[in-house]
Amino acid sequence: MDAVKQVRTVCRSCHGGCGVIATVKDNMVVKIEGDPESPISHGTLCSKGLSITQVAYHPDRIYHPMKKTASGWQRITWDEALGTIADKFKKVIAEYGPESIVVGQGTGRDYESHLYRFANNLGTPNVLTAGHMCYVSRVASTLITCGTLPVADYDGGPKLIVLWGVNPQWTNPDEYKGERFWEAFQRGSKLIVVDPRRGFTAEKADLWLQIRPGTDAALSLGFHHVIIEEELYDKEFVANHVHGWDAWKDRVKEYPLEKVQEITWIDKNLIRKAARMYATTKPAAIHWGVPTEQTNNCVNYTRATATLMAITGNLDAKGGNALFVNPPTRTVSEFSQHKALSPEQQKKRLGGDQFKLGARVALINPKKAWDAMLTGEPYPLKAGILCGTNPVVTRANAKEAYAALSKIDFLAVVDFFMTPTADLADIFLPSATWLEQNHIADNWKRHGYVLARQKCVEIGECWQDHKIFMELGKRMGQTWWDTVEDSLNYLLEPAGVTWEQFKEKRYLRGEMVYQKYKERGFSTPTKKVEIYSTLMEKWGYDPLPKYVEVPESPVSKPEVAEKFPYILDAGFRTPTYFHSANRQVPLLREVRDKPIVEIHPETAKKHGIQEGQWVYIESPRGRVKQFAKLNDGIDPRVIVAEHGWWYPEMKQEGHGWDVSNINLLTDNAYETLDPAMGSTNLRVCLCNIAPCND
Ligand SMILES: Nc1nc2c(c(=O)[nH]1)N[C@H]1C(S)=C(S)[C@@H](COP(=O)(O)OP(=O)(O)OC[C@H]3O[C@@H](n4cnc5c(=O)[nH]c(N)nc54)[C@H](O)[C@@H]3O)O[C@H]1N2
Ligand SMILES: Nc1nc2c(c(=O)[nH]1)N[C@H]1C(S)=C(S)[C@@H](COP(=O)(O)OP(=O)(O)OC[C@H]3O[C@@H](n4cnc5c(=O)[nH]c(N)nc54)[C@H](O)[C@@H]3O)O[C@H]1N2
Ligand code: SF4
Ligand SMILES: [Mo]
Repeated sequence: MDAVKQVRTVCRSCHGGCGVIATVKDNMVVKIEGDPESPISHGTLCSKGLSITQVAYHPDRIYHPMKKTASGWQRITWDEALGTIADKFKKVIAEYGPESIVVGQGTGRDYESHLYRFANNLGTPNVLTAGHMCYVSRVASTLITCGTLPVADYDGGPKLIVLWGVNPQWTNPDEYKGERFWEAFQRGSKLIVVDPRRGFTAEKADLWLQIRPGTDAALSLGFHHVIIEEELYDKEFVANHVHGWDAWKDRVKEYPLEKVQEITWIDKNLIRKAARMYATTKPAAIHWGVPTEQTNNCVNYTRATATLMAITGNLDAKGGNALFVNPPTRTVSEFSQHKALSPEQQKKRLGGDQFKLGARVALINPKKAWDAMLTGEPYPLKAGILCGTNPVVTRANAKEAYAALSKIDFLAVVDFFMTPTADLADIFLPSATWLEQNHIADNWKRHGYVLARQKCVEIGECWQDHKIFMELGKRMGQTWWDTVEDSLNYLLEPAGVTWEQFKEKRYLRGEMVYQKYKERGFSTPTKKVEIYSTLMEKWGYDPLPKYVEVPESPVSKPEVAEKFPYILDAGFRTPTYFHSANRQVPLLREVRDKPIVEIHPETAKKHGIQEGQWVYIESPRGRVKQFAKLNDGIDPRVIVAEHGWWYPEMKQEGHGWDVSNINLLTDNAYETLDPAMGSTNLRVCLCNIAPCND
């Protein structure tokens, strides 16, 4: 009889977290089901989680290390692969210093603990992630405002939910699963949706605020304007727990609703109605999404909106925006040994003296890395390892990213598949999927849980990323544990459980206490909510939030708008893809086989564009093509396009990275970035469209 077993584990085909029961037969996963006992997902799974076996056993997946040779890719052993990388890194360190090595990852994938520990012990401050414009930028902005990240407390029973630039049922981002939003909404909460596009949630909303893309900071200021003018704020809270209130009141006066209407395109009466509804319905939870961070106003928006939560009494309130208490395991930050990086090396962080908030959370902006590769300024980046990221497709100004990564002397890439970025590598390391790893899942999140992801199978010679950084670290002379499981024991130690015990328990939850500030204030320098940020002031930035016009818009660049009259909203997500991933997965590609650009019917008519035809989208930086879909749920002045497109089926080098990749159009110029965080304005720029008859 064949051996059949069921393993309870945790998905990570997106930011992860859903509970899975995997059926394993003869060391193969043959079935994936939702785990009804999961506190995160309650038995639900999405298409990406359900199709993981089509990733894990895909014929194009790479199951062993490889090196690039004059005659193409050649299979090698782990010993040779790690030895080659270590030799190269040692040479770079001897000649240029460890700062000339870049260590990179993409979005949050549960291995940042091991990646950062590797980089810190290597001595390089140049860790390149997506954090400058996604999630970490939110964490950093709230860290200096209210001490930590507020998270919508869906289980606490909000009476009003504000979905602010987020589409949780399709994206299930970070701490959230769309299922939790839906449950709370079904229990009868009111709903405000701030979104340029009429999607599923906008249709259900009590109020839909159809915002001009990129102007959320101005809307947040407009909400403050109403709440202050009508004295709808919690006076006791403001008197005791807000730093800089008078200065803030003065700043908000600069944003009367007429002005906010002009900036955001939202009717001022609607803004007033929404602000009143938010301030008077208790508890109310704001769930914000990544479009509010991918702008030059990332820090302005996030700080202003966290303060909205605070002054309405919703911060750290049940059913509002909670500051969740994580279980007492070691944090990613503790594990990462940031202190191992000497102050001298920290000072060398690329852009560290320019983006001081970014540096505070150990991040660099990608353009800084591309510049160092292309120009050698302020010093050259000579070698790198990129794990779980495809910057040629996912970073702004893709042409520059491609040129930079083509120029770097030595590149190792860790992935499941050959991607347009991996095409540029010298060494390819085969990573293990979540079916093939042991880890403390969700330990970077702030929702109060950690979850046991346990290995179901081993496939080929693939290693989980944690092990790759451990073994490469040992080759570089670093001290690590013998096994991944030993490192997990270390992470779990303060919680008093071992990895083996944790697997049995399946998850740990922190003990939640609301309104902790009543006892100990907020974890900021003044112990108050710092709408006036003492740290921003110290670093030389404006200590108060404001709105700065979108760097490339009809308002800021009227001369560019003459040729490129539309506002491109670049980065629309669809349920089956995760950024640049999954285009090769049959079940998922079948759902959406081509990249889609949404155009208002009136706009399409003006250009003679029919539903279903290829369309050129062009910006001052380049031209790509996507497939037209007409949508009257967007403003006729706005074009909505998908990101992440390349074509795994095109087998030549590059895999069609420049055909439909919207990041050929986006900009990364320094003047378009958030001045404190270095967030890239990835979402919004100017474009034109034309029918494509090729
Ligand atoms: N224009 C535009 N661009 C965007 C966005 C946008 O909205 N608009 N969104 C941005 C955002 S928010 C983010 S976070 C970034 C994401 O940017 P990235 O993280 O770079 O993008 P992905 O395509 O998710 O990841 C790339 C690779 O990771 C591999 N991979 C998946 N899981 C693992 C794993 O466990 N280990 C390893 N080693 N590899 C793995 C996949 O096969 C894939 O090839 O993209 C950004 N790009
Ligand atoms: N299926 C899938 N899931 C994903 C991802 C994926 O690629 N695919 N990516 C993951 C990652 S790394 C992230 S960061 C999250 C992001 O997840 P979300 O934060 O949900 O981001 P989006 O889906 O890009 O955008 C959310 C909503 O904001 C609207 N929007 C666009 N521009 C603006 C704007 O300027 N202002 C406002 N207010 N709204 C705007 C969009 O129309 C959309 O309805 O998703 C994660 N989950
Ligand atoms: S939402 Fe994310 S964690 Fe849940 S099943 Fe889908 S991909 Fe997996
Ligand atoms: Mo992201």
